[in-house]
Amino acid sequence: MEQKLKDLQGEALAKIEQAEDLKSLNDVRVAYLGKKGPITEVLRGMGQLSAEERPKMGALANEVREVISKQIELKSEALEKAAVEKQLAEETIDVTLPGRPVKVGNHHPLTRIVEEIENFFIGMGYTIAEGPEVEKDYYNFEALNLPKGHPARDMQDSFYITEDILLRTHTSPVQARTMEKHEGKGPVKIICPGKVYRRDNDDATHSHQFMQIEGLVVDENITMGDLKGTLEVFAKKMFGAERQIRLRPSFFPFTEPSVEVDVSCFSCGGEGCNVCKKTGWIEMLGAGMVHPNVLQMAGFDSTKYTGFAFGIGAERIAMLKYGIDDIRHLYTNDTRFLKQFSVHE
Ligand code: 2U9
Repeated sequence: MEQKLKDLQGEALAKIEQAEDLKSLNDVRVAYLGKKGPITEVLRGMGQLSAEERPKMGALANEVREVISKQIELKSEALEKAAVEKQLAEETIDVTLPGRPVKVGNHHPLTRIVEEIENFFIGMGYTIAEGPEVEKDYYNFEALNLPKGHPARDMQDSFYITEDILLRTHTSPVQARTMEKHEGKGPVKIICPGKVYRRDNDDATHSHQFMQIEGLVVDENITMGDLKGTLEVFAKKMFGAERQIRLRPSFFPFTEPSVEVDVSCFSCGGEGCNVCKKTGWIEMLGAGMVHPNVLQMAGFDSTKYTGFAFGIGAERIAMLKYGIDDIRHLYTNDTRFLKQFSVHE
């Protein structure tokens, strides 16, 4: 029996030595020290030994168990250490390698224009006002001097939701609502950026949904001179310090008098070129003095208060400034187009 135990110890130690990983080492442990292992088996046969031999064999069997256990423990530590070292060696990071460039997105060209315009007017003391895109007929038309049946309603073919509710055709209802909230007291000095909707067939210069930025100033003693001065500074900010503006008479139901505002051509300086169709001038926006009816309807005394308003088509400004030849580029999200407006290289 003594020899058998020594042989088992030798066998087990050899297998521990050969184990290449923690799993095979555990297999050895189970095989030799487990309940069904050979050592337990030997111990079971101790009943046949003499009373003298029994304690000796018991001690020897325990010693063999301990030697094997200890050796498994040592081997296990060695294997774990080797595994960690192998992993560390494999995961070595070369900190001198150049980093992979991080892809950075950029603002949409229209967003850039809208923010540039907003910042300009905020700098001039305006605040931004917003309102619903699904609007009441009253605020979209009636309050702007466009009563039902007014021929100018045809100018803006609209998306009606019910008889009295539509997608706003301009951001002017935001101004009408803001004026109403002021309860007849000035000053009002706001710009209203936002999406507007018209029943147009989309082509290179028309989109059924586009972005407007309208402005409104109402106070005592506001004159056409204030409007002209404001828009001149605006034109210089957007298209260059050399620019000039000119006002041409026009008609809008909500302003009287109404004007179209042109900016001198930023491409030829006014000499005449393809950009300005040889005229030296480029149409920039529409504007005018707020119609007395509009002031009255919003609760302002039109004998005391006057105001000016203007409407800017953001797409038009973006197309002019960035040389974009088709408005649809601003809405089809082709990344080859959009990437050109990245400020990063
Ligand atoms: C109130 C009073 C007056 C807003 C105005 C224009 C002139 C104008 C166009 C520019 C290009 C629309 O996007 S566009 O097609 N707009 O020409 N808009 S005056 O006048 C207002 C607005 C609100 C209460």
